[in-house]
Amino acid sequence: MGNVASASHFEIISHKELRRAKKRFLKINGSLDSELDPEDFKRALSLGGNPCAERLFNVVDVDGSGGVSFKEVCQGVANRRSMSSKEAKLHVLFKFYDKDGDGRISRHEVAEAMQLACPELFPRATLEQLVQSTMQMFDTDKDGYLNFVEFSNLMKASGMDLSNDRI
Ligand SMILES: [Ca+2]
Ligand SMILES: [Ca+2]
Repeated sequence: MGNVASASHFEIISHKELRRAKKRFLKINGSLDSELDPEDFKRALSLGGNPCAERLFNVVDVDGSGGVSFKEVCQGVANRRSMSSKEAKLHVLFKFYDKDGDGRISRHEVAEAMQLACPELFPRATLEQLVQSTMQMFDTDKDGYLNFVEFSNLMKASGMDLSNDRI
């Protein structure tokens, strides 16, 4: 055990979790000092064919370097654990939707996220309509984007169960 474990951002995760994360990271990457690329990341989480994998990668890749460091993986684990509040979950979801990371969700981003979530449910035409009515209903300040508050209202209205553990 090096002194990696004593860094402050690891404190919220247990030793057991840290050990597991370390083992997994080492197995895939061979070293704790280099970063996982998106392909390795998908393999690590067994997300091979999952279209959400890339989006998830961007959420975990906090500094946007295009690789996920061991530190970022641990932060991811820690964030999940501390995500007991609905507010925190909403923030993660918001980040998931906000692909370009500009802090607001465009029509295009809404469409993409909906398609990722359930591709088989949304043929093109339906999706367009759905996005349009979603924006009409929830873009309350009519700026063409969903801000965090507007997004939260959408999630609440969509019946998203934020108390479960699935995200
Ligand atoms: Ca955006
Ligand atoms: Ca808006």
